[in-house]
Amino acid sequence: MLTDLPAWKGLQAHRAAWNNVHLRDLFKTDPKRFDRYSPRLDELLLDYSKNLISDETLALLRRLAVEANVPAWTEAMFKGEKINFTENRAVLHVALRSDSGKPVFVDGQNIIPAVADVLSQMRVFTDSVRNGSWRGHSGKVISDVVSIGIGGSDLGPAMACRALKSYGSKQLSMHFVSNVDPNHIGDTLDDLNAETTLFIISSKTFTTLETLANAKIARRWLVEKLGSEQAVAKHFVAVSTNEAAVRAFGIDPANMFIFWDWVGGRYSMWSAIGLPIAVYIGMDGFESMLAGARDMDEHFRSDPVGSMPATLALLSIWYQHFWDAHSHAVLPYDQHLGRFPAYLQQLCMESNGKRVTRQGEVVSHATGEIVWGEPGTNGQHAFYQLLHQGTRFIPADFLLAATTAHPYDGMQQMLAANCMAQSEALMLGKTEEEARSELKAEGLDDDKIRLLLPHKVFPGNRPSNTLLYRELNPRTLGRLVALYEHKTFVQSVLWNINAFDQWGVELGKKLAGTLIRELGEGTPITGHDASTNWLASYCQRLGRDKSG
Ligand code: G6Q
Repeated sequence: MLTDLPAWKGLQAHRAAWNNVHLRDLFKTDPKRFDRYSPRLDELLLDYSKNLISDETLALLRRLAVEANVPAWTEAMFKGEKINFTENRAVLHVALRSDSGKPVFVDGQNIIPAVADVLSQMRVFTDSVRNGSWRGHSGKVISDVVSIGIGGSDLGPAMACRALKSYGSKQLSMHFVSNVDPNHIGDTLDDLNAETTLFIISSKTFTTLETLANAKIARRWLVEKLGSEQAVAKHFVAVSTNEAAVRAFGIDPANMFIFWDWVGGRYSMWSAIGLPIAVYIGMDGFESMLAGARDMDEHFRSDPVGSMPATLALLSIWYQHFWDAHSHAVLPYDQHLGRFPAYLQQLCMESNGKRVTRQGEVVSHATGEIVWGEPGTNGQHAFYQLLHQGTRFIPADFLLAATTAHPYDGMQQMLAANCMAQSEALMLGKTEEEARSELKAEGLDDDKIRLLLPHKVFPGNRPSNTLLYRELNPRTLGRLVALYEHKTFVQSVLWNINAFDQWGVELGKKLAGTLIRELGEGTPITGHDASTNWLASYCQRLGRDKSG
């Protein structure tokens, strides 16, 4: 167990040494602090110097990772061992972006040629949509692409298409429909011309309720608008592992892009699930994104306990278990990363929101940090108050691009300055003395100063990481996503949990199935607890009253 490891005991003893330490003093007394804690991968810089750590802390954390067998688990993942043992699956999203030419075997079969085949198929298809040779049923060029999927079959492409807007086709508008809320598909279809719309239906299983419901509506809409079943062939493609279900839905398997059970949903944007990204930014851009992820894979594999992802994971372990942190804020100072926190929520919380160890025992410690965030500077005018002066201890990651595609009037510098000022403020805080002098300088009398002083103090000493990169291009995005993937993996190894299954989503799905049937039948609903019976019945009644 994690808490029995010698390094854990060492960390427990070491923690006491931090009780009266302030980061502002560490920076004052150690001019080399930044140099030691700011690795780079090419131009991507990770500054983790504003953390409550010393060399000794890091040494203990890294020893903990060794004692928890992070290096061996890392190799097991890269080599295709079935580390997702509850689903009897290998975990090989890394193979989707490997170009070493080295074979990787799953059940005795080298998977690398199949990966290359699908990439070639994606290139032919995306080129034809982008250069206008792929035409709709009535001969018109495609102007709008609607991706229909949910969870792992939606969040990656949706996040990446927004992130890479500067690299996207000016001729194509991308739309993402995921929710079973009819407004999502309805609002999207309302604005589209069927003749020039292409639907990409993405579902690993091709059985997912939301995706199939939305795809059915889209199909019906298209056939009605174009007046022919034949139109489906030119307006629908599918990404799935389930050919039979794709065929049954009425999509020609020639228009199907496959992937494999060794690609987890939330790790699948590197597979054909990334088709919307590839259509939007082109296949060269997509391959550049894969190359970025590969950079991070190689970096991580070469040093599974000292690399950037491992460091971020170990810092999170340090804060969650020794500083009582419950959540982690992700604060991109990059509007294009607007969906990045949501993407990371799935990656981190679905992967590590587990309560039993690999051996099936209930864990004796917390797992799975709560990830949340919003782009800066919007967040500054909303929830940062709590980060600066609230009672919670919330470590944060700042993400910042040095350049922008829109260099208006120094705005990028304003953005960058705000980003750096926030991590500086969180770290430095403002002492009572500093606050008092400021109030005095403003000419306030003693009574007023006494009243305001406690409210003007910032404790500081609040840790953060900053990821700084030149521009958010496909390669940078690939690096960033893979960084967090491997961070999540290292956390899971330390917690001794399986990061690659998601049984926790099953129960709600099953209960929804029953309620869908009951709501559809319109008969009195009595078979649940009183709350659920009432909610369902009242909802039926309100719905009837409206339609009546
Ligand atoms: C991700 C999860 C989940 C999954 C969706 C969609 O890791 O497994 O978010 O991606 O439930 O599933 P399908 O791709 O099978 O439709």
